[in-house]
Formats: sequence, structure tokens, C-alpha cells
Amino acid sequence: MTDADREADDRRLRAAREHIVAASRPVVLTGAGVSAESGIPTFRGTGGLWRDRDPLALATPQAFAREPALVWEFYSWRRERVRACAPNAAHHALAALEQARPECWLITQNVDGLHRAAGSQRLIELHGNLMIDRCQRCRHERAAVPEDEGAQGPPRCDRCGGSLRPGVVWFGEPVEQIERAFELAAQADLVLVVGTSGVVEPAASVARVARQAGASVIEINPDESLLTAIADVSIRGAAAQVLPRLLAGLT
Ligand code: BV8
Ligand code: ZN
Repeated sequence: MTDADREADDRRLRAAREHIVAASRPVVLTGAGVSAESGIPTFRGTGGLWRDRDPLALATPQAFAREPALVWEFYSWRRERVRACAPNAAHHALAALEQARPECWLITQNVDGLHRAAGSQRLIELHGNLMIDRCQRCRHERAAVPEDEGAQGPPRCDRCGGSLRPGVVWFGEPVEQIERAFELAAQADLVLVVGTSGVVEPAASVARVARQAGASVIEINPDESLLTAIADVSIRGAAAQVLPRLLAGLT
């Protein structure tokens, strides 16, 4: 990195910090990139594949109806990985931001539960939670248990005998909390977009709704995303490195 690059980075960080200091109703939108440094592969990055199957093709109700045991094994594999992972400095920095800013809400696309584990409470898990099982018949929910993982396929509900499924929102399924997320975005004066490609809708539009309502947009991502175009400041870097520097002294 040249001196000029470093100076440009510092300028962007200072500009972003000014937006954060000025904001009183910040909203944070996170994607899989915020968990990358915890060792959880992103959806579209390398390492995201499982038995060379595309996760996007497995994360659908059709795949589960067609091959329940295979899809159950895919989610068991992901649960096992998530159990071995801990929140990273990015998750902790965002939990500290919530402590310092009573109006701050965190809207995540992630299903790994790491924001909750880091202490974030004003949290909306748009796509559900990987570590929850939900009954397909009576919608009873329970914490996923390691004993149920593996090839024997989805377990049965102990209330109604229906088949359980992972408590996540699959592609093609409605995102039940999106209206609440859009309401918060429409009241925000800042949206911090961390570690998302901006590919998945309607989640990515949380940033667009905030922008249209007049919020400033700050993006943290090593690469460009579909949301870079609406960012006031786009910081090229890893969340676990950038967020602690960006929020130092502000939380
Ligand atoms: C809906 C849970 C309507 C499951 C997830 C055609 C046909 C059908 C549907 C559609 C279609 N076209 C569009 C759609 C809509 C579809 C969609 O968006 N598809 C995409 C693929 C085009 N959306 C839906 O289906 C949604 N529902 O529309 O319903 C409806 C309405 C009424 C009634 C019926 C139906 C539901 C979408 C929810 C899908 N579920 N997860 C599971 O996990 O198994 S989404 C899944 O992708 C994950 O949750 C993940 O978080 C999410 C989004 O991806 P990202 O988080 O952005 O991750 P990605 O890998 O893409 O990017 C990572 C980024 O991090 C990169 O930019 C990278 O540069 C950056 N990064 C890497 N390292 C770091 C980093 N950043 C910072 N620091 C680092 N260290
Ligand atoms: Zn049931």
C-alpha cells in the first residue's frame, strides 16, 4: 500500500467517523462478510461450497422437500462449523456501538447467531437463526441439538410429530421481519453497511430505504458491492480490522 493509499484510507475513515458522530439514529446492516474472520465462509466467496453443491440451491423449500436428508446434513455441517466459531472484533465493536447509542439497531442477514453471542440485543435476524429448529406443521421452535445432526434426516416435533426444519428463511420464502426493518431504516440518519454483497433482496434494500429517507451511507467491504454506488463513504477493508478503528472512542 503506498503512502498515498494510506492517506486516502485515513481520509475515508475520518469522513466516516464524522458521519457517525453526527448521527443519532444509526442502523447497521450486516452480511456474511462480518463473520468471515470468525471462520464462517461467505455465501459467494471461496470455501462456501459443500460437497461442491451450491448453498443457494440447497437453501430452498424445494430442495428440502426433494432431498430432506441431504439438506438436513448440509445444515448439520453448518451448525457444527458455527458451534466451533466465536464472535470476532467486528461483532464486539457493533455490540459496543449499541451500548453507546440507545437508538442503534442492528439488522443482519446472517443466521449464525454471532451478533447475539457478542451481546447485541436491538437486533433483527432477517433470515432467521441456524441454531433453531422449527416444526413444519405446528411451527413450534426449539434449540437445535448436536445429537440430531447427521445423515438420519430431519427429526420429529415432540409436540405434534411433524417434521422439523432449520429455523432459517429459505430463498423464495417471505422475510417476515422486513417491514419492521424498513421502518427502522426509514427513521435512520445513518446506515452502516458491513460485509454484504448486496445481492440478496429484500434485505439489501434496507440500505436503499435508509438512503431514500436521507440517511448517510457508510460501507465496509474489501470489495465493491451492489451497494457501493449509494455509499457516501466506502471503506475497502475487513470488518474486524476496520470497525474497531472506526468506532474507537465513539463507543
Ligand atoms: C423473498 C438463510 C419473496 C438461509 C438466506 C428469482 C427467483 C426467486 C427469488 C428471487 C429471484 N431473484 C431474486 C429473488 C429474491 C431472492 C434473492 O434475493 N435471490 C438472490 C440470490 C438473487 N430473495 C428471496 O428469496 C427472499 N425472499 O424474496 O420472498 C416472497 C414474498 C412473499 C411471499 C413469498 C415469497 C429470501 C432471501 C433469504 C435467503 N436466505 N439465508 C441459509 O443461510 O441457509 S440469504 C444468505 O445470503 C445468507 O443469509 C447471507 O447472509 C445472505 C446474503 O449474502 P451476503 O450476506 O451479502 O453474503 P455474500 O457471500 O453474498 O457476500 C459477502 C460479502 O462480504 C462480500 O461482498 C465480500 O466482499 C464481503 N466480505 C468478505 N470478507 C469480508 C467481507 N466484508 C467485510 N469483512 C470481511 N472480512
Ligand atoms: Zn409440531
